[in-house]
Amino acid sequence: MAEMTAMAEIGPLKAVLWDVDGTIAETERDGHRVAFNRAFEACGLPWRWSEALYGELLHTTGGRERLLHDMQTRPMAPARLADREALARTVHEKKNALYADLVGTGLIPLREGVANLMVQCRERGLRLGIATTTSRSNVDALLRWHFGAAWAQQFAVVVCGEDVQRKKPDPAVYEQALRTLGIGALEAVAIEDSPAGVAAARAAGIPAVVTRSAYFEQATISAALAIGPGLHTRRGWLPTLRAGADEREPVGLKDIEAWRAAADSASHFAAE
Ligand code: XBP
Ligand code: MG
Repeated sequence: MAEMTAMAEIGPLKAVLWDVDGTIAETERDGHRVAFNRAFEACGLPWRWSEALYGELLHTTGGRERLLHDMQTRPMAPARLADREALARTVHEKKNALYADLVGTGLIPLREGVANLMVQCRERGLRLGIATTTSRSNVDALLRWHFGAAWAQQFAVVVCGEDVQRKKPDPAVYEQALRTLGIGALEAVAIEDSPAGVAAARAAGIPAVVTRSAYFEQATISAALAIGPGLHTRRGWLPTLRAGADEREPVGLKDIEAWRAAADSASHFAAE
């Protein structure tokens, strides 16, 4: 419980950096997992990933890396590493194409409260960014469906898996986003759903607001600015949300600012 982290002087919030998978939408269970299974079938492989197994495999970030990890214990996987890598590349490419088809049907909605917070940020002149370790094509497919072909214009920076050498929990995507925006870590907030994502943000020095996704409802997550079940509800958050707000109001910019201010005045921020 209650992990404390020192937080130095905090100025006005300038940017909100969004993780994609699990945070903007529940893309892992209903998107990537399903697309992987379709890709296995299309490639003539008998492998299938159940919801439960995929939850375990999520400990490895990066879809291609995840597949390579799983192949280590698959009897039918090629014995030579180079052959496994080639197969992983082929299947992963196919998976991404099938994922784009899947999200292109509109079956994966934005998580509730996401669009609201993005609108609030833009209205207040805050910049929005994407900091994800998924492939750029996947981000494009998802956000194109929800925000239209010009979606990227709404984001001041978009850092994806291909842009960095190391994926989350490495801080590389967040560090690159900060460099591009020309701001300090404490001028940003990250919105994340998973332990690896929070670790990446924190390693870059960025306070993280955690909206737990389906696979990480029970996960131990420490050193976050706030942790809760999602922006859609004001219940179940730590630290608890300000009193007096309409219970039906989603968690928004005012709440994030209140968490930052409280963390600042108390010189710490608490998680679980
Ligand atoms: C996302 C990932 C990705 C996706 C699949 O992590 O780990 O690997 O599962 O996308 P985060 P790719 O939400 O922390 O960014 O197949 O393109 O890797
Ligand atoms: Mg995520």
